[in-house]
Amino acid sequence: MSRIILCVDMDAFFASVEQRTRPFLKGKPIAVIVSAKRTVITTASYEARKYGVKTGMNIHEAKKVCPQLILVIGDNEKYAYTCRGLERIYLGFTPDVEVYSIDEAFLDITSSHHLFGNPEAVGIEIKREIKEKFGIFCTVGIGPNKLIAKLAVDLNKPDGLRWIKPDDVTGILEDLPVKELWGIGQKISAILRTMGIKTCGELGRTPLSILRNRFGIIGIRLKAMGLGLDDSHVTREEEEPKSIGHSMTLPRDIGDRREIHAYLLRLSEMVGRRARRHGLMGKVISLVIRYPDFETFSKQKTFREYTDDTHVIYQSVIDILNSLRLRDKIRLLGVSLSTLTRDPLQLSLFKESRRRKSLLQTMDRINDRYGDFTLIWGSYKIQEVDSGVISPAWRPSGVRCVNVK
Ligand code: TTP
Ligand code: MG
Repeated sequence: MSRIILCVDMDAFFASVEQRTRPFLKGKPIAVIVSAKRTVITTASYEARKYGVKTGMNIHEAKKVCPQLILVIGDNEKYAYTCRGLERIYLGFTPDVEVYSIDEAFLDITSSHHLFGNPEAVGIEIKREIKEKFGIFCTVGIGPNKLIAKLAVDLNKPDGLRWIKPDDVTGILEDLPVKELWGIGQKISAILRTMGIKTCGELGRTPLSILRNRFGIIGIRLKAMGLGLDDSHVTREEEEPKSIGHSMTLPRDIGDRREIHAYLLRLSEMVGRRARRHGLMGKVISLVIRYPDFETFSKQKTFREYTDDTHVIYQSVIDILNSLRLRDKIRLLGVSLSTLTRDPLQLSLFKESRRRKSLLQTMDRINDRYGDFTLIWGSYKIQEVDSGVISPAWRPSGVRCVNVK
C-alpha cells in the first residue's frame, strides 16, 4: 500500500515568531541575528527576502540591499516553546510524528487521514491550528514518501499546501534541477554536472553501475532519488541515536584559545549531560570547526573505553584542538560523541567507576535544578560565554533536547 507522508515547515521561522511576539515588527523587513556581536543573519522575514536578504548574509551586505532592514536578536526559548507546541498539534493528527528540525516535521498520515476527510484536509487543518495558536504561517507538502513531501514544501514556500500524488512524481522530477532535491548538496550536484546530469529525470535514467562507480554506495540512493523513491520511515523519536552532538555558532568569530576552551567546556558538558541523562556512553569523540568562510571540517579521536564523562570528553576535544593548526578564527564549534552503547557501567562492579558515576549524577541533578554550570569541577575556571543561537537540530524530546536558557 502506498504511504501518505506530510511534511510541515514554518515560513521564516525565527523571524515569524519575533514578528508575532513583537507586533510592531509585523509586515516589516526584519532579520534575526544571534547576538549584538554577531554579524551574520540567521533568517529573514519574507518582507526582507524580497530585497534579497538571505540566511548567512552579513548584516552590512543586507543593509545595502535593504536599508530599512530591522535587526532582531534571537530568543531561543521562544523558538523551543513554539516547537514543543507544534509537536502537540501534529500529534492530534497521527502518533507517527518525526520532529525533523526545530521548525520542520514529518507525519505519516497513511492510516489517519480518513478521519479528517483526506490528506489535503489534514494539511489545511494543521495550517489553521498553527495560525490560530502561534500566529505564524507554514508550508505543507504531501507525497508518497519523505523525499517528495519535502520537495512539495520546497516548491511551494511560503504559506503553501501541495499534494504530489504518485502519478505526478515523474512529471515533476523530469526537468527539476538535481540540487532542488533534499539531500543533494552543491558538492554532489557539481559532480553530477561534470557527468552531464543536470535534472532529476536524467539522474533517474542514469544506469546504476555508473552512479555506483562514481559515488559508491551513495550511488544507489542517488538513483532512487532521481526516480522519486525513498523508503525511509517517519521515526517517532530516535530511540537508539547514533551520536549525541551539539554545535554552536559563536556570538562572534573567535581566535583566542582560552575563549575557545570555554566554549568547548560548555559543549562537552552539554554532550556529556545528555549522554548520562539517556544512559548512553560513546567511544568516539569529534570536534567540528567552521571558519568564517564556512569551510567546515571535523577530527575524531577514539577512547580506549566508553565514556559519558564531561571531563574526559573535554580533555579529548582539547587534545584534538591542540593537534590542529588553525588557519583563521572560528565561526562555529561542535562536539559530538558517537559509537554509542547503553551504559555498561550501570552494572559496573568497580567501586571507583560507581563512585564517579554517582558523583556525576549528583552534579547533573543540581545543575538540572539550579541551571547549567551551577556546580563545576574546581579545576575549571569557567569563563562567561554567550549561549549562542539554538541549533536547528534542536528537538522537543530525546537526546537532541537541550536546555535553551
Ligand atoms: P529553515 O526552515 O531553513 O528557514 P526558515 O524557516 O527561516 O525559512 P523558510 O521559510 O525558508 O523555511 O530554518 C528554520 C530556522 O532555523 C530558521 O528560522 C533559523 C534557523 N536556522 C539557523 O539557525 N541556521 C541555519 O543555517 C538555518 C538554515 C536556519
Ligand atoms: Mg522553515
